[in-house]
Amino acid sequence: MSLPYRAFRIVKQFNHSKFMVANIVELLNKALSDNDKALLKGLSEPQKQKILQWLEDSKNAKANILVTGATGCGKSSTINALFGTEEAKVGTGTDPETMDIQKYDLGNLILWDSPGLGDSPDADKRHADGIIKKLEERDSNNELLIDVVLVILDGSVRDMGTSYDLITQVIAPHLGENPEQREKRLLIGINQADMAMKGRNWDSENHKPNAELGLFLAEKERSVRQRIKDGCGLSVEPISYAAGFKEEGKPQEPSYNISKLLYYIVESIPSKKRLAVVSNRNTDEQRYKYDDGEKDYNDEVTKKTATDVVGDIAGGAAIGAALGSVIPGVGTVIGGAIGGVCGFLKSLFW
Ligand SMILES: Nc1nc2c(ncn2[C@@H]2O[C@H](COP(=O)(O)OP(=O)(O)OP(=O)(O)O)[C@@H](O)[C@H]2O)c(=O)[nH]1
Ligand SMILES: [Mg+2]
Repeated sequence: MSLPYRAFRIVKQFNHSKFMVANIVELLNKALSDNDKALLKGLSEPQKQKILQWLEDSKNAKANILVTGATGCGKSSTINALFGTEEAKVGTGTDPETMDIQKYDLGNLILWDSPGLGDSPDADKRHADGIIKKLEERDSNNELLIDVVLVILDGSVRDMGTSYDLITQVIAPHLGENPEQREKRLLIGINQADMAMKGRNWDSENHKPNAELGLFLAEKERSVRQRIKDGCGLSVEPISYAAGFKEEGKPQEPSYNISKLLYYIVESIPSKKRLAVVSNRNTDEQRYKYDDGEKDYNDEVTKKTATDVVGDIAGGAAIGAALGSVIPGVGTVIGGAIGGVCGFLKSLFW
């Protein structure tokens, strides 16, 4: 088990934040080699300040993700696979446009689950208005509230016409002004990969597609990418995955490529909000175990969340590795945990 994940597991056990801070300091003191400590001690004053500022920002940051897609595509299943939210639903908005949008409040991560198009003309209009309103909403810093909108397509369905309409006509025109931010804010998931060929070619022993289904999914991703490019000019990388079928009263089937989906989410959102997302990831290992293996996504997520970020701030990969390895993701107690890391660093720095 890698060090960050070990730290994550250990810290997760502490729930009382005061108790926790003291324990994190102790944990980090043990986890870090003398070499790494010396490296961190030797940073310049501005570098030290920048790292602490980033941690402070991360402690206070709230990430917001909007999830949308046609009825039954798997929005709830996906949210649950990513973040284990089965019991976290906290209700809906009160005005007509947002009353169908369900909110999950995980503290530093807020998920919005909105129906897409394809119900009835009246409902479609209401849902489109609700999505547009959310996409344009601003937070108290006057920044766009929604960091990423994840549009889920049902990979088992051939006709995706209404989903393309949702993407190109409802979402794309309301992603904001900044061209780079527009592309980063849009993420496309193609769910139910296991059913893409009507259930054929799914390797249910290893929880992944066999070669033939793999090619089929790659072609599907390619054609979705092309249609979105043609429809609204945005270049996006659709990700096929399976949240996992769930039968009433039984555990959800293992997921496929949820690790990859999280990786893309993390990559898309501002660096100070990444810890907020990752710290809420599902602790059920069945969710993050099976993927296409093109990258070690779980490891890459840690890098994107801490190692690379710190490396950029402090101007060196070695420093990123030293510090990144001690920044844990810790669920709803993240504020306390980051407080612990800050405390540790202050004692080391000065
Ligand atoms: N085979 C398979 N079934 C899935 C997968 N993901 C979700 N499902 C099933 O698809 C059905 C709909 O999933 P939900 O997560 O409820 O879909 P939703 O988009 O939230 O649906 P609404 O909220 O009604 O719009 C459920 O029976 C899920 O178990 C998957 O990856 N594979
Ligand atoms: Mg749902």
